[in-house]
Order: sequence, then C-alpha cells, then structure tokens
Amino acid sequence: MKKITQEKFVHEFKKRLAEKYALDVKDAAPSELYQTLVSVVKSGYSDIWRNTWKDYVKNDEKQVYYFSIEFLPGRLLKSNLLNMGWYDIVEKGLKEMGLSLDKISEAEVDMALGNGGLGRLASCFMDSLASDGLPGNGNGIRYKYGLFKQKFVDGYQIELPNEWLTDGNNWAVARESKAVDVLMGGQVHLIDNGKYLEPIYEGADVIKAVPYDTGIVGYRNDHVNTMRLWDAQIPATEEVKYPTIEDRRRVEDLTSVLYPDDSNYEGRILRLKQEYFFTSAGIQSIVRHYKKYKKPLTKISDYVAIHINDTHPAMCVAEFMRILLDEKHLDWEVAWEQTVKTMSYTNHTIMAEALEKWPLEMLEKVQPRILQIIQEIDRRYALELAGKRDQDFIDRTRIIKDGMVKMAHLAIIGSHSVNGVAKLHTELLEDDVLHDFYELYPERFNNKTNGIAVRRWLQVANPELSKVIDQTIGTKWRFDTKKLKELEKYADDKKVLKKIGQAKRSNKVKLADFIKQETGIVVSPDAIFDIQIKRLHAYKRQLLNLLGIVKLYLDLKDDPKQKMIPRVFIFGAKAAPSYHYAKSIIKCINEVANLINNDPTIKDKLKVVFLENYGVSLAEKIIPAADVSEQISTATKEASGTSNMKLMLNGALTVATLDGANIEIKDHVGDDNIFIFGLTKDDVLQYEKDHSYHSADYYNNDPVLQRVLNAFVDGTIPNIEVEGHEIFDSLLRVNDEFFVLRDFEAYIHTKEKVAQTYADQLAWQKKCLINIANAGYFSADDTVAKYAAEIWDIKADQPTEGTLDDVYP
Ligand code: F55
Repeated sequence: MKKITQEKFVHEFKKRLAEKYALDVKDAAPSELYQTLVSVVKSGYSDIWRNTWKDYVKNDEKQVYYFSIEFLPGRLLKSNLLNMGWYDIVEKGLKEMGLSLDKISEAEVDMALGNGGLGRLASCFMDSLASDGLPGNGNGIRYKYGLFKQKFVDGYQIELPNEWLTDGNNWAVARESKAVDVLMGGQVHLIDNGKYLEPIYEGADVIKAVPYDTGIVGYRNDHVNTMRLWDAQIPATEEVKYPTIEDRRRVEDLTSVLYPDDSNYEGRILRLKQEYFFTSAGIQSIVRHYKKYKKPLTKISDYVAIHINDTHPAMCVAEFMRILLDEKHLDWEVAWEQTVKTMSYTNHTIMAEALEKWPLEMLEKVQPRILQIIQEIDRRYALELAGKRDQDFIDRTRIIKDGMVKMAHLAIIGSHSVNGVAKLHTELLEDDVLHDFYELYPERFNNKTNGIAVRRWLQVANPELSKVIDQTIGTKWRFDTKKLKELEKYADDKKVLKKIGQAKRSNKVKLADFIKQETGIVVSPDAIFDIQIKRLHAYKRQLLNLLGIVKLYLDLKDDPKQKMIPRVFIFGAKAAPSYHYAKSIIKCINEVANLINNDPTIKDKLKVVFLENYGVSLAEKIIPAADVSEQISTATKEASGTSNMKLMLNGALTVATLDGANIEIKDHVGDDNIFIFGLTKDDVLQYEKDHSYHSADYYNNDPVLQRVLNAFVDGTIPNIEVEGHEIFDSLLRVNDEFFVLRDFEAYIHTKEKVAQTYADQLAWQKKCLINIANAGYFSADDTVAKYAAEIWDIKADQPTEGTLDDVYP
C-alpha cells in the first residue's frame, strides 16, 4: 500500500479537491468531499491492484471466480481505509481540516446489488478472499437500480427506485477494452465441417458486455483483488439494428433491475436472460484470460476454479462446455472432465419455491445452443445410469423432466463439490432434499458454515467495543479473530465487564438519537434493545415476535403499575414487493407500534420501532446497540443466517430456535449462554410427515393466545381490518405453516428468562463477553480459507500477522 502520513494526506486531499471542483475545504459539500476522498484512497491502492493480478499470471497461480447474481457490499469507504491501514491517519487528517470521516462516509450511497443473506455473503467472501491473500475474483451484474428503497406510508411498505449510480460510482473502473459479446436468441444449427460440428447462429442478438471492475482491498496485506460486474450495451456494429429508444432499452434493460425476491424465484424471461448474460460474459473473459497462462485447455481446471453461488449462475456448466466444444474444439469427454473439475456449487436454501426450474422453451429463446448442450448433458447422464439405477431414480435426478430444466440438478451433475451453509442445512441436503444425489456422489457433498466480515461488523461498526477489546487483550484479534477467545479469561473481571457495558450503552445512546431523528420516537437507552433484522418472510417468524409484543402490551394494560424492565423492540425488514403476506405483517407491526408508542398508560415501558429501508449501512448502526438478537425461524427453514453471528459478535445475547447456524453458536458459547426454545428439526419433520399438528388446538386451549390473536381481529389493534384477518386466518384456518402458535408458549417463557437475566447486569455482561469471545469462530476469513483448501484448491500469499504498532511508519 502507498505509505501515507497525515501531512501528505492533507496536502493530497486539498490538491485534488481544488483540481476536481475548484473548491476550498470549507466550501465543499459532503458529496464533493466524499468523491475527493475516494480518489485519494483509490490512488493509494491502484499500484498494488495492478500488481496483484499480474502476479497471478506470472506465478502460474490457480484463481477462483465467484459467480453470484447478487453482491451486497454496502459502503466501501471506511472498510477500504481500514484494510489499507489508513483509517486513523485519514480520520485525523480530516479532523485537522475541520472535517469528520463519519459525516463524509454518510455521503456514500450503499452499493445494494443484492437482496439479503446470499448477496451479503458474496461480498463478505470478496473481502475475505483478498484479506486471506487468496487469488479470487467476483463476477456479477452491475444493476443500474439497486434493491428498492423502502418507505412506510400509513404503515404500508412502499417501494421506490434506488438510483445508486446518479452520483457516479467512482470505486469502479469501466474497462471497454475487456468487453465481450454475448449472443442471445435466434436459432442455431450444427453443420459437420469435416473436422467438428460447427454451430451456425441465425438471427441472434449480439449484446456487448462491458466489465466494471472494483478493487477489493485485503486487510493490511498489500493484496487487491477484483470484483467484476457486467453492464449490457449495444455494440457499435449493431447500432442500426436498434433504431428506436424502445429498441435500445430492450438491451439496456437487461442489467437495469435487480429482482427483489429473496428465497423465491420468478420464472420471468428477463431474469433468465440476466443469468445467461453474466454467466456467458464471465466465462468468456476467464477463458480469454487463461491464454496468458500459455497452458493447454485440457489443463484449465488446474488454473481456474469457478464457483456457482446458488443456481442462478448454473448455466456456467453449459457455457463452459459450449466454449470448450464449439470454440476450442475439445472432445465432449475431455471438455466434460475439465468442466466438472472446474465447477463447484453452494446451495443456500431448501425452500421449495426457491429452487429454479425453467421451461425448455424459455431456455431455447434465451440461448438455443445452451439448451442443446444441457439436453446432451442430461442424455448422457441418463445413459450412464441406465442399468445401474432404477428408472425412478433416473427420472427423479435427471436435469430435464416434464419440459422443465432443473437448475440445481445441472449444477450438481456439473460440479465436483456441493455444499450447504451450516451443519444442519448440509445434513438436510444430504438426508432429504438432495438425498438421491448424496447417494450417487457422496464425495461431492460437504459443509461450509457461513461466516461474517468481522472487520466491518466490529472494527468499522463498533469502534467503542473494539477499543475495549484492545485494552483488554491487545490488538492481535484485529488480524486473527480467533484471538478474541482470549477475552474469556476476563469473564469475571468486573472492570472489563463494566467497560463492555459502557460501550454498549454509548452505542444505544447513539441509536436512540438516530431513532428520534428518523421516526420521532423517543426510546430510553436503559431499556432492553431487542432486535430482529432480516428480510421479512413467514418462515423467519417476525410474526412470533409480534405476538410476544402484543402479549406484553395486553399484560401492561391489565396492570399498568407492573414492574418491568423497559423494552424497545426494533425491526428492520424489507418484503419482496409481490409478497402480499409479508407486507401485511409489516403493516401489522407498524400499527402495533403506533398503538403502543402512543398509549400514555404504557409510558416508557414498551416501545416498538420499525426502521425503514433496512440494509448494510443501517445494520451498522443497529447491531452495535443490540442487547437481544432474535433468531426465531422455524427449525429446518433458515439455511444458516448471518445476522445471528453479527449480533453475537457485538455482544447481543441470542434468543434462538435450533435452526441453521444457531446450533453452532450454541455449541460454541454453551447452553447457558443462549436462550434456546421451540420445535427441533426432528419435531418439524415429524409434523410435516404425519400432519398431526392442528394450530386451532393451541388457540382453543390457551386463553393467552386467544386474547393475543383476537386483538388482530376485534379492533384492539386499529387500522388492520384486512391484514389482521389475513394473519388470523393464516394461523388458524390455514393451519399455521410455520408453527407460530406451537412455539408461542415456549417463546414467551424464554423471553421472560431473558428479562430476568438482564436484571443482573454483571451476569448479563459476562454472557455478552462470552459471546464476543466465541464469535471469532464465525469469521468469513476462516470459512473462505476452508473453501480455498477443500473445494477450490487455491493457495494464499504469505499470511500477515502483526499488531497495530507496526503499521504506521
Ligand atoms: C435462493 C433462490 C432464489 Cl431464486 C432467491 C433467493 C435465494 C436465497 O437463498 N437467498 C438467500 O439469501 N438465502 C440465504 O443465504 C444466506 C447465506 O448463505 C443464509 O444465511 C440464509 O439462511 C439464506 O436464507
């Protein structure tokens, strides 16, 4: 990294501000200051960026390409400064000029090219690949509009377009010279030219894919990787084919919008086109780049690993085959061997509605040659199994069935590795969802429990707590998060516990100020901050949380003098625009919030805050202030979850079902350090098998539950005439698909235990400390290191070890 001193930084900053905007510091607007800072920061890593990718070729290093239809990095400024080792100097330099890094950072618009867990994980992995010194690249789509902006109007979610590019995104570099052409549509036929089968394309659209590269700066290791996002444009040679604005828009629309669905798939042709577009552009550029290695294509899997992040890029398998066959003229068997050795695939959900299936006609429309290749892969798969497995097995597992292409089957058959994202999830894949494939290819299956960007969620988001940790165990944890474990030695040190408590309180004060400013609601930092932040989905059971809140409210109405520790319930959640039920839950949460917050008998004892527009930057404000982390999905439904890890790292205590990675959190912190309740995986599977659950029984036999549910339909909660009935019916008439009523009593009981525990602050802080100390296990740096060693077979630069003392010369 370019070395910097405070003096040099201030000089450089003023110079660039004057050059770019002809302004003095005192006259510049936050966005101008921000853009200037970006240009200084970029110049700090640009040499290293160039060297990093050149070294890969020079040293014959195998590289991984992580294909993901979503990336959700959030803001890059502070994270880049931290990773470069420039953070403190820049912060001080700005202060010298009368500026604040915090304020300037707020001018950065979140890069929100993802929906939730899957996209955030992809970005986390980008950071960790670079920080581990691994040769890794991202490959995705540069959407013109990011995930919609959420507003509440009369308690309803309204979606507004997120034009994140209006101010330009200066982190990325457009590389016109590296553009590739992607062919879509038209017809194809194969002719035998004597040497090989040559595909002849007729009437296809040629789309120019232009890469925008963003440098991904590793943590203090002089390593900068690339995230490449593709934009669709009209090639100069084809301009005449698109004479009208509408014609042009047809092409440009390809990369306009991110589909706003999380854990659900919509069979729209535009989505399928997006999938082929970034897959084809990425694979073409990889194979082109491979020429620089001067090695035969029959060895490409020794130098290239391609990762398929969920099934959206599953066409990688067929596109790679297409290039090896049609353009490089390899034999099928040789090409197939290289393909399987190159590809690996991660599954992120077992929800049936998220498993992509595309009609043959649609695939044919998008790329007829790709359909041909998929059909041939499918034919050969069935042929190979014929006689070895029964026909049922073959029918169940083949790629094409009933006129549909099953993308997960394509990804599994075409990869050497299939992984789930937490132990329980992988177990469910092996035993249930993908059991046939597990039987067929046991060696392909493995688990890689998710991890998080500890630097972003602790060092960047929570400087107060970071300082306390430094003072307690030194700074080595900033390089190796497992060292956080040393905190456990201080579990009974009252001074340390007190300091952890003070850091939390100061973060709660900040969040309380933010809540006041955003919503006008006044909350007390002495209340328990109880947090549920994640996409809104029935299986995540925000509704269970809401029922608990309504119960607390009704109890307080009965006995307003009741002694209790005040609670503030904070929600952050976007619903997919077409997910009607989830939007009804949002409306109900907002109306319950209105009712409670404005009821004078309740005073400060209970507050409910639903913050608008949840995303990475808002999470950075909420998580450091959390006391309680709600991880209450129906067991078996949440593949892993990652907010559970971020909240734990920041010292929140977890209320959890035995689902996803919650189980591994429990295993690390111990049963006494987590509040577990509810149905287990076996209970849920049993109910799903024998249909013995009748939600109405729970309603009929539990007067508390009756009262709480009736509040949704008897006018107790105002303004939800429609939504209240909808929710009531979903729990009682449709038999409560996610066992909300079944888990209600256990949940209430557990929350009572939480409040009792909080009453003893020292005991509470001890648990917080144990959570922080054990969160190092969930660092994405380690997760990615396992992918590198066990799946991709790629090697790291020398690891960096150190303390903060040796950073600034
Ligand atoms: C899958 C398919 C479609 Cl079509 C759309 C979305 C998804 C999907 O799985 N999204 C997603 O975000 N899944 C989440 O991935 C996280 C990272 O692995 C997990 O932590 C989380 O449990 C899971 O829901």
